[in-house]
Amino acid sequence: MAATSGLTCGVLAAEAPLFYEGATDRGRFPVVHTERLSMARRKKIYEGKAKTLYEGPEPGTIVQYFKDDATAFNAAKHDVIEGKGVLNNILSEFFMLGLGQIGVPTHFLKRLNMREQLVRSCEIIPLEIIVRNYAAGSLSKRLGIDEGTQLPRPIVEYCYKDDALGDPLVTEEHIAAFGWASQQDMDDILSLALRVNDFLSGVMLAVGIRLIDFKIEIGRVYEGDFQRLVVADEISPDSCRLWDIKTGQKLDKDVFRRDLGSLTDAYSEVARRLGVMPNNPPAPGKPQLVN
Ligand code: AIR
Ligand code: ASP
Repeated sequence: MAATSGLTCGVLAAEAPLFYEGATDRGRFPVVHTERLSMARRKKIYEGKAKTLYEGPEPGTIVQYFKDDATAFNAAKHDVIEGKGVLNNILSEFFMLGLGQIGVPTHFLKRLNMREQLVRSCEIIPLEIIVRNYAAGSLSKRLGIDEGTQLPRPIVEYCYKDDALGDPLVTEEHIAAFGWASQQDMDDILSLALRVNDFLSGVMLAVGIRLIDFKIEIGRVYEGDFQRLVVADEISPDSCRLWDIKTGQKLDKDVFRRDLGSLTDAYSEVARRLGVMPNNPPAPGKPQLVN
């Protein structure tokens, strides 16, 4: 998503640690009644390139709406790709739930419908955390390493989330000096990033897909006087590089970035292999019912 000066999730209610049915802490807090979430009553908090955030039904919650917009190269390239939002919503739910099941905290609470999910409000740390297993994209360009070269170990990189600057690569020195995250945060972020990498690599390997690299965003959730970090934003083929192990076929946003064919075909293939393809797959030209 676009930069938001560290406040993507906006209105954080420190007093409201809410969990809902379907979340990892199931049963601790009231169930959300989705019928209360009519679009008309919702207040838009923020509109990014691929998602829009609305105020949730309870303090401390946000409704994350997945748009069909695809952008690349800092939005220099833009298109609307029917069905992309539905696929990313379902895939992100799948990955976030899986992470929750292995004890990695995420902002995800519940999917509300084909395009929306309820998430915990959090304060986004203004960093893109990138983990790479194989060289590709900007790393290949920067260091002259052929795409697809296996890296000696996973490499973690940080970019400062600022669209106007093109999300520049930064070091831990910058992060500490400018106070974007504390040393404790950085230790936690690294550990979260590597756990996400292990989880996603394994899940994808099981369905014949190689996880080349991915980007996550991390949010702070306040619980009384304490804060903890959670995986936020989304995890989807928009934010990962996914290559078919046998053929090397790209099944991620590079299909759009590099004009390699149908993006929805690629994302549908990922969803199909993971067994989460929606019953009524998004078809071009078919209107999507929202709410
Ligand atoms: N990414 C980075 N910014 C936005 C996104 N989605 C993801 C890319 C890729 C990884 O981060 O989708 O999976 C590394 O991107 P790059 O361009 O630095 O090689
Ligand atoms: N989503 C970002 C953009 O619009 C970066 C990318 O995914 O290429 O430029």
